[in-house]
Amino acid sequence: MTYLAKPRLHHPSLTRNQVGYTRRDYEGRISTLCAGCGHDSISAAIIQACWELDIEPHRVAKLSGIGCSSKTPDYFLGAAHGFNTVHGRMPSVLTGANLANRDLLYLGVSGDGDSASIGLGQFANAMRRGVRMAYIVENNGVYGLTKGQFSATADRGSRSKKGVINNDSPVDLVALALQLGATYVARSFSGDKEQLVPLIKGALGHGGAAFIDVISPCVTFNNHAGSTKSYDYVRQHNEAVSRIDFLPPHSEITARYAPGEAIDVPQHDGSVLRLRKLHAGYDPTDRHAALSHLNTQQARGEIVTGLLYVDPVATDLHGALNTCSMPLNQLDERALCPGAEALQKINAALR
Ligand SMILES: Cc1ncc(C[n+]2csc(CCOP(=O)(O)OP(=O)(O)O)c2C)c(N)n1
Ligand code: SF4
Ligand SMILES: [Mg+2]
Repeated sequence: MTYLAKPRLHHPSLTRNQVGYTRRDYEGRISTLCAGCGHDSISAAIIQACWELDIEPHRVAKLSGIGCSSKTPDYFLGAAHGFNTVHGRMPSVLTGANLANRDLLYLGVSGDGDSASIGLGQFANAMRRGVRMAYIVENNGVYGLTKGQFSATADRGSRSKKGVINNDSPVDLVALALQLGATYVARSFSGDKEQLVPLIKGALGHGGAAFIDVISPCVTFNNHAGSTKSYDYVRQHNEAVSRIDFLPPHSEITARYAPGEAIDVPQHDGSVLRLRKLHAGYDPTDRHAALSHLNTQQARGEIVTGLLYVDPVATDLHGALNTCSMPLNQLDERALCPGAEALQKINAALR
């Protein structure tokens, strides 16, 4: 018999955030993933980011597809809204929910199979439309849930656990997100919580499509020598271009860095991302430079991590469509059904 529920009792000494919640209030059910799976570390980073941001859990809508990665929303933010979609279809369901209610914070969680194989078209269109969301891919290079077949992000020449060599070219979701117009693009590693937590915070506060590709080793099927998504390989080839400090809205800006070492990027929600540059000359507000740096380092076998690109004045799909500012479920009957005259006007405008 398995026990998935956690005891509801919270120790009275647990620290509460500004909205009165303990970190435990951001947890979900007990994970059923393999011990050591990178995905569980990403869930822990999401919990930490939301708790530190003082987000009320019910203000979040978490959506996913199918896969071990897509199971993880069950393991965090138990009090949030949730929708587990069909395989690869999370982006369109998220887009619809977002258009109906723009007041929630949208968190899309997916896998490399879910987003780069079956769901590639969905991923691409959500990025190019600028749907406001934090879209996280838990990237292990395999279909973990269905026993470890190569996914579309597996590097050419990498080896499966049984020794089979992957001959196909990889889909690089970060490069695609950059090309397709995402306005916040990052790559990180499930084993680097210090880098990942502020990246998630920045994505949740961003005003448009925010994408984070997190290399997340599958300890059961893809953590051996010959894999380019193993803990050892990522630790040895990780090249961080930036570290970000996340400053919540209205916080006092205290630390100072010499010009050229750091830049402050104000975000949509009033927060500030302080980017500490680790790579001389790297400009994270230049989309073309980001893509070029990514390609150069990739050719050298390096995995570039950190915030690769951000557009500080990003807008989203609501801005492009000029939608109404109120969630649809708050509109009254008169607003929802304005009558025959309004319909005639719309029809006339389309002739
Ligand atoms: C339409 C459809 N096709 C295939 C499957 C089988 N299937 C389930 S999960 C999965 C791949 C999941 O891989 P990924 O998104 O990388 O998640 P991971 O398990 O690696 O975290 C596949 C092919 C399915 N559930 N539905
Ligand atoms: S099979 Fe792989 S991806 Fe799935 S839970 Fe186990 S380690 Fe994680
Ligand atoms: Mg996978």
